[in-house]
Amino acid sequence: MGDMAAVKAALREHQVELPSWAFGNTGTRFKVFGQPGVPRTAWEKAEDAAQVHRFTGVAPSMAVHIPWDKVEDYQALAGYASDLGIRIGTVNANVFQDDDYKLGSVCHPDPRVRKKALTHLLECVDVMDATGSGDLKLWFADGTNYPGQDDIRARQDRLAGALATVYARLAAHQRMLLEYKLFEPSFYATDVPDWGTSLLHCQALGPKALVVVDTGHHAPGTNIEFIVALLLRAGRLGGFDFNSRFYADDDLMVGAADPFQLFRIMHEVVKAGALQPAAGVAFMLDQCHNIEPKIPAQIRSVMNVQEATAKALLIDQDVLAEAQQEGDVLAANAALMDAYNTDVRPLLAGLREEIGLEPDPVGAYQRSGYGEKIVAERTGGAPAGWGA
Ligand code: RM4
Ligand code: MN
Repeated sequence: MGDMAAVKAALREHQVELPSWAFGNTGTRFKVFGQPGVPRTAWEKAEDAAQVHRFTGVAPSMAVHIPWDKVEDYQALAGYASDLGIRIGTVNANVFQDDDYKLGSVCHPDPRVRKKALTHLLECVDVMDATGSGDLKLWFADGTNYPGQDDIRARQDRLAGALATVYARLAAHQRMLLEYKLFEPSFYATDVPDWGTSLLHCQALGPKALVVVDTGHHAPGTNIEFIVALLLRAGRLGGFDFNSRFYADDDLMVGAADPFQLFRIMHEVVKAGALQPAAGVAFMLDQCHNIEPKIPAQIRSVMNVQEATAKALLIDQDVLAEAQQEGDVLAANAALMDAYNTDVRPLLAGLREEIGLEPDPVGAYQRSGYGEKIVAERTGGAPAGWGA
């Protein structure tokens, strides 16, 4: 097992970012089951995110999605978040929910639509300036449904042009994170379907363009930790959108479907020395809690990431390196499995107590009365959701 003081120090520094949209109502294309007490505004989402940080101590930022989190005064929103003990994190652009985007956004054949999408992306950088956010996250629903529908290479050229304009607009401390997704909503050819496409664009842009790995955006069976290792090696891993999938982009709680995969991913991160905030890898959640209560689900998700991280930190790197060097396949694998099979919950509970938190964050939240309070107080108005 690794040095316990070092393990604890690393866990204390590690941070997870929460998605504002996880607190609003979401569902499938069949039905959205609304929950009582969900936030109506970005301000109330920040209040809920602050609860997750209050009980976990490791989730001090909330990503926003524009225009879902549109407000008059973004500086005031950042100030409100700061009063709540958190900050506004990554700004997510949304160029997939307007009628104009039927054939794409920045890859659309019509220059008018491309310009509209580009204007939105640039406005998102204005939002970053106001909130003090460091990262712009771009995910494009762009793609085609049928062979021949549009010119694949021309679409890449349009994409590259838009990205270059946005990149040039970034301040020195701001970064662009380019996310990829295999399919959906486009079913024939997505314009940024994989890490290779994202990486090529990032490399053409410059050092402030980095790849985001959403764990739900791959074909079944894909070795995600291999992608993570390669991106870390290239210095181009900007961050994660963590979630779980059984089938497609299920957006379930991270660590629920495959905690072993999450451990393997975190092992690559730990090995590369990329766990600490200074390493520049953003550990974000991108989830939807369609049937479970949202705030405790976010707390649980943060804990799941912590557990996988703690296990990865517990791997005895000396034993592992020696076994690898000797070609001792079983011993090398055992070094990983010994750590994975360790129950790290007491370690994490102890760590929480050391920083003045309750050892059981979900229980503490449930006893706090916050859930009942928001159900009683948040009456009237429209609950936040994907379209608002
Ligand atoms: C997309 C992608 C983005 C997220 C939206 C809500 O599939 O994962 O990261 O912002 O969903
Ligand atoms: Mn995502």
